[in-house]
Amino acid sequence: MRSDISVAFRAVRDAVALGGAELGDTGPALREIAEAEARHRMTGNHTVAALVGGTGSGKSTLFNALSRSSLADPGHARPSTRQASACAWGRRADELLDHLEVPHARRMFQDSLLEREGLRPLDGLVLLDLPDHDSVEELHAAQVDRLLPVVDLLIWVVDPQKYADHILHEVYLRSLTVRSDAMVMVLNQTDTLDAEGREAVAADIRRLLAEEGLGQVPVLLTCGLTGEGVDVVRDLLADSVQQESTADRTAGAALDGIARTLLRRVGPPAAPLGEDILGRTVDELMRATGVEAVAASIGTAVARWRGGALAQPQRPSRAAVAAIGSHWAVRAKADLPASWSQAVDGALPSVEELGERSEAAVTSVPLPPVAVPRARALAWAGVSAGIAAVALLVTGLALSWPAAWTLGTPAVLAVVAASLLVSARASRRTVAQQRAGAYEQDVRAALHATAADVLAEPTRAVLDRHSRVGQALAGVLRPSTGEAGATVSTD
Ligand SMILES: Nc1nc2c(ncn2[C@@H]2O[C@H](COP(=O)(O)OP(=O)(O)OP(=O)(O)O)[C@@H](O)[C@H]2O)c(=O)[nH]1
Ligand SMILES: [Mg+2]
Repeated sequence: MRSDISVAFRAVRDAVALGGAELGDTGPALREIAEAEARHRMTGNHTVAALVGGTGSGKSTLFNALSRSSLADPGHARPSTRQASACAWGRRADELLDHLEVPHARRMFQDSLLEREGLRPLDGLVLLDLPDHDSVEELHAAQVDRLLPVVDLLIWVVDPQKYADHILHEVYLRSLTVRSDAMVMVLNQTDTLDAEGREAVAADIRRLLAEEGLGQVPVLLTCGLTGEGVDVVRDLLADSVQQESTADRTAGAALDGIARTLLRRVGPPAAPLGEDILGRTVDELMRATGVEAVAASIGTAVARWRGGALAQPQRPSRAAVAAIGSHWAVRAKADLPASWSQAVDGALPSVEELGERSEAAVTSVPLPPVAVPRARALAWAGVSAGIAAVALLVTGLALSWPAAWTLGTPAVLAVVAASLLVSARASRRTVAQQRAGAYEQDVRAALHATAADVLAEPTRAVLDRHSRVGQALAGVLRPSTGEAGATVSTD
């Protein structure tokens, strides 16, 4: 079935618009797209079949039989057809027939709705009766040149007398061997042969075709006068209508070429922006703003009895911020081609902005208090001392020390006091660690949010656009000419 080539046209156009300046000068590509589209609009709705061959073989007679008309002019005076005739089924093809220079008086239209049901499969067909090949060469070479890019089926008509001459008509043959699958050989005037003669001539034609490398071309037998065999030709035309048209194939190939050119400016798919890249940048920002030193000072001050001064986060130096920004760019851009890499640079903040935003993120996190609530420290100390005292007493009594009470009491008091001191200190240290850790974590979260906002988001937008452009262009590559995106290299 026919593919919807207009979707592919739209996809390439959209990709060009989305790619913008990063695709470089897209003027030539857009012009090519417009030309290919105009060409396709003209022919794409039609399947074009042409009757070709030497003079007197019966092309005009077969044209009339196939179109059930008397438009073409079969005749005895040779060559009889000086101008092409055309019959369009189901849809008019005026633009195409203008392009092929078929005179208005020699066009006919078969509205299949008026035809019997059996003819509906020819909807979209344009059948041409051309002058014989000598006349074509002399007078209508330009017409043939225009026909070849759009023709879907060449019906090559030969007669039993001159078939060998026709097949061996080198120049014509070569110029028309566009694709052997778009050709059919019709041996006409079979009424002039007996059954044996038909078989012999058909076999000889097959041999000659094979010698020309056209062994795949089917050979049909017809009689234009009686209409014998004409239905088989009609069936073949109906098949041709169902297949991808040459116009679609031509347009598809043009789009394939355009997409390949543009894909070279897109390069291979870029690696997605990983969370690790963001993590490393946040680490660098933490160091540049001195957050680790601030956290360490919080730890020391809280752990000490008498507190201490806290270090303040610093505004990161310009050089440090510039280095962080460029590390980011290098990691994020990886293998992007130059124009896309510049697009990433353009989307990133200035060194000043990155510095200011980082400083703002760090200062948005308040420094924690240094004081440790007394009740909390005492509670810890009390519990520890109680456990120590009870343990000592129980041990003394269990071993039945004689002086368990007299010596035991001061000992218990001493242990209790020591426990109070040790556990109060331990409690302060725990609180200090917690506060320093929480502060560091909060600053990290703030810097992460900032880096995600000013670095990751704009970078991702460019990478996303790059990937969408690449996918759209790879989507129109023709499978026969290579796998989508497989061998694309950068400019
Ligand atoms: N006996 C016989 N004569 C035929 C047959 N088909 C066509 N003719 C006759 O052959 C002559 C040439 O037929 P055309 O249809 O004009 O041949 P053509 O290929 O269009 O010739 P040009 O227009 O000169 O290229 C006419 O007199 C036809 O009546 C056929 O199957 N059998
Ligand atoms: Mg003719």
